[in-house]
Amino acid sequence: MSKPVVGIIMGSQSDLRIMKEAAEVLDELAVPYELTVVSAHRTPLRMVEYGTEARKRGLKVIIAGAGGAAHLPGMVASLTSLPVIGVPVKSSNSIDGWDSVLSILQMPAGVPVATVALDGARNAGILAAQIIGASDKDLGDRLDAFKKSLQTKVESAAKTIETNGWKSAL
Ligand code: RP5
Repeated sequence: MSKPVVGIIMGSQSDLRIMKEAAEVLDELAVPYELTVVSAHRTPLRMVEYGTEARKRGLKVIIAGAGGAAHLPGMVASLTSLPVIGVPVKSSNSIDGWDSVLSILQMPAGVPVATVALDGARNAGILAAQIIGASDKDLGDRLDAFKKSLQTKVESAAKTIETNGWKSAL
């Protein structure tokens, strides 16, 4: 297995049911990643170590997911110059996900977190691949093929509906 270039971290093991989707799409795109739990509140020193060592260890992008009072993505972004993608997770302690969305989205000037949709871990994985793919031709080509496959799926669905009527698509 090649050296990980994407670090996927999450505040709790309970986030894994969502965050695994980032790992799955990185597998599809053949992007090496690592995945672990780092809690801003329960393991603050581990978070500081992860954030400060990430670039030295060869990571290029960090995907950080958390629910509720979701401080992990922003705090990790404060510790590294790597791009950080934040995934708000609708967790058991969440007020409908809004707490997590707003905690991750409303970062102060100078410390950006690229926030994806609530539970949007798959898009976080795709965005991480796109950031790396901007300067990696082979990965960029795989992403072009991936985008093309999305187009083909929609065109094929449109054709089915147009040919057989909308009821056939239900
Ligand atoms: C957050 O609290 C975690 O990211 C998780 O989404 C949420 C609940 O954590 P657990 O109590 O399930 O460990 O920090």
